[in-house]
Amino acid sequence: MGFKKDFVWGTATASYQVEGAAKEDGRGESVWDVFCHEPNRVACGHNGDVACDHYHRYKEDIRLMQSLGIKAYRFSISWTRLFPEGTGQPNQKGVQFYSDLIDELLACGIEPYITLFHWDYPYALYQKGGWLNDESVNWFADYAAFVVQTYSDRVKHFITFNEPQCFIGLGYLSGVHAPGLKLFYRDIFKMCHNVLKAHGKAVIQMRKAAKQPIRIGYAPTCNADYPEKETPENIEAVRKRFFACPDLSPDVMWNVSWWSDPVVLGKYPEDGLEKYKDYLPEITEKDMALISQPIDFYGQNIYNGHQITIDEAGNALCPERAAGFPKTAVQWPVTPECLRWGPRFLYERYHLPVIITENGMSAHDCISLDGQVHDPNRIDFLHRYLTQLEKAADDGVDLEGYFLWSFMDNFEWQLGYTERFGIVFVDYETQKRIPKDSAYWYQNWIEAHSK
Ligand code: GCO
Repeated sequence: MGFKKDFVWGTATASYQVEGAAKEDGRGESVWDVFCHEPNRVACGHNGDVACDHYHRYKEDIRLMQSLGIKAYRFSISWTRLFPEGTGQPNQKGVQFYSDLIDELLACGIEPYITLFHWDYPYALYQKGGWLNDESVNWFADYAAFVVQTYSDRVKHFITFNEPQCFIGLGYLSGVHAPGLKLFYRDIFKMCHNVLKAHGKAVIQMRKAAKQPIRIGYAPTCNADYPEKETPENIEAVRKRFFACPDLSPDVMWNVSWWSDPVVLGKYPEDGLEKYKDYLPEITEKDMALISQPIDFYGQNIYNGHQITIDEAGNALCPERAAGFPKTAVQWPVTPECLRWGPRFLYERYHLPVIITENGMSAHDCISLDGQVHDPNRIDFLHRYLTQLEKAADDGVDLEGYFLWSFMDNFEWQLGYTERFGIVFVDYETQKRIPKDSAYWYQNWIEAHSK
C-alpha cells in the first residue's frame, strides 16, 4: 500500500525562528523579542533579530527548496508583522511580505501551508493580559480571518495553532519559553480554555473570510509511545497511556487529549475534568460547541516516544531506556516507532486525515574539509522514521503529508543557535546556505515516493 499518490512531502519553519528583520518595515514586538533581550533567558544571549534573514532571502530559500524537489512549505506568519500591536490597522509592508513569499512559492510549484500562530504572541496584547483576557479569543479570530481573507485566493491550507502544549506549558507554567512565567494552575487552565475557544472562533471566521474552500488544521505535539510487542493487550495499554491526562505538575500541559478532544470530539476528557476540577474555569456547552468546529485535517508534531511494556495485569510500564540508547544532539531519544503508532492512535480516535506537521532531529553538523555538510545520523534517522510512517499508512491510517523540521538550521528558542535541526546548513556569520547530505537524501526519497 504505502504512501498515497498525492502524499505531501514538505519542510517546515516558523516566523521568529527564521525571519529576522525584527525591527524592519513596521513589525511590532512579540513576547519572544522581549524575552530574548533580557539576560539569562536564551543560551549565549542569542535572539531572533536576524535569525536566518529569511525576510530578505526568502526567494533564494524557496528556489533552493524547489531544486531539492520539496513539494510543500509550512511557514508561520508573524502576527506582529501584520498587526504590530496585535489588533487595529494592518501593516501593509508586512502584508506584502507574505504575499510575495506566497507568490514565489507558487511560482516554484511549492504548496504553501500557513501556520497562524507559532508562539510569537504580540507583546502589546500580552500587556493586556494575553490569553488570560477573554478578549484574546476575538483578537486571534480577527487576526486569523484577516490572514485568510488576504491570502486564501492563493493558499488553501491553514493551521491555527502550533503546539499549544508548549506555548502555554513552557511559556506560562514552567517558564522556560517566552514570556517566562510560572502562573497558577487556575490561570493556566483558563488560558488553555481561551486558546481552544480562539481556535474554534477562528475556524468559523476563517471559513467566512475564505475566497475559495480552504482546509483548516491544528498542530499540537505529543510524545508518541509505542508497544514493545504487538499484542492486543500491549497495544491497548499504550493507547490508554497515550490519551491519559497527567497529574498536576509543571508538565501537565504536555498531553494529547486535553488539547485535542475538545477540538475534535467536543468534550474535555473525563479523567482530566476530575483531576483538574479545582482549577478549571467555567466551561459551558456553548464553549464546547464553539471549540469543536469541524476541521479538515489533524496535524501533529511528533519527535519521539517511549517503548511501553505491560505487567501481568496489563498495566503499562515505562522501563528506563538501555544504557547507550541512541539520541540526537539535543539529547532526544531516537524512537522511529513513534511515527507508526502515534498517527495510528490519533486516527483511530479522531477519524481525521493525519499530517505530520513536524518531525526531524538536531545533530552536531559542521562544514567538513570538503566544504560539504555530512549528516549520516540525520539520514539514518529520517530513513528509520519514514519507514515506520509508511507502516502507519499500511495499517490503514489516512495519512496526508509529512513536514520535516526543519528546512534550515534556525533559532531554536531557549537554546538559541546551539542546535541545528535543518536539512540545510546555515552559516550565521555569512548567511550562506549549504544543503546537507540529508537534503539530497530527502530529495531522492521524495522522488521515489511521488508517483
Ligand atoms: C516545536 C516547534 C519548533 C521547534 C522544533 C524543534 O515543535 O517545538 O514547533 O519550533 O523548533 O520542534 O524543537
